[in-house]
Amino acid sequence: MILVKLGGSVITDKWQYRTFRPETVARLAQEVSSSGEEVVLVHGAGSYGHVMAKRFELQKGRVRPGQEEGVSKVSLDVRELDLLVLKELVSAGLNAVAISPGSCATLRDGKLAHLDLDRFRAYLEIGVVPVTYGDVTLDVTRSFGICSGDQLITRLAEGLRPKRVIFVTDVDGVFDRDPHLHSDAQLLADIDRSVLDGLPRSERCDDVTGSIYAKIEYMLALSAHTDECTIINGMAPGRLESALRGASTLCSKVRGG
Ligand code: IP8
Repeated sequence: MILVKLGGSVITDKWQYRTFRPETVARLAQEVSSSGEEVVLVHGAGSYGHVMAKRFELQKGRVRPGQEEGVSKVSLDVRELDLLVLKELVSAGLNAVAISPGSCATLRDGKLAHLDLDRFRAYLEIGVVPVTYGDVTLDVTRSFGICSGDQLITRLAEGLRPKRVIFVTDVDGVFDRDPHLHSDAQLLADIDRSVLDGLPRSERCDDVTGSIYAKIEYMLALSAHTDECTIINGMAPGRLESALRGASTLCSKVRGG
């Protein structure tokens, strides 16, 4: 089984509230389907989650009155995004079902405390593709919080031991500087703890779930539970299918160790 995270920057336009990318998602769904591989899919929230989560400060938990409106809004928005993703997956011939973290995951102090992994196992056993996503969930100490796709995929890797984990982003992998801001940024073929420690920490961050550095921390943690963890560019046609088939493709590889 292969775990795939479709990043929010690929499936949505991150700068425009609730802007889906139907053609990109349709192509990626077709690539998953054509690969014939057994997968579990996780997707990010993109502009369906981060914009409102930030406005209502949901990542901090309950800190002020009025946040309940944000809990409801973000829950609704990410469900609508998930439905759009699911429709493309089903149109591509995949038998996909949604597993909403809001109903089967709980946080403690902002960290994932419980996820019903048996639900994922049971769907895999009957040949159905489980699809989950970054969501707003209950938090036993903070009332509510944001459960990111990276928290989910890390727990799924620990529990399901995939042969491969693929992060699909809108750039070729991890760079020594933000490639959206620096045209001479260099792609880093191999990422380990020492590479992460050497990266500059001053880049912008608009995600409530943290910068690329926070994401790499999750990748380093989950790479202990899989043979290979790669970051690829989902905007480049064919890369996801190559990565799923285990063929060599432009990417960054994460090595925990
Ligand atoms: O896009 C964030 O998940 P991510 C979830 O995987 C929300 O970081 C609701 C902002």
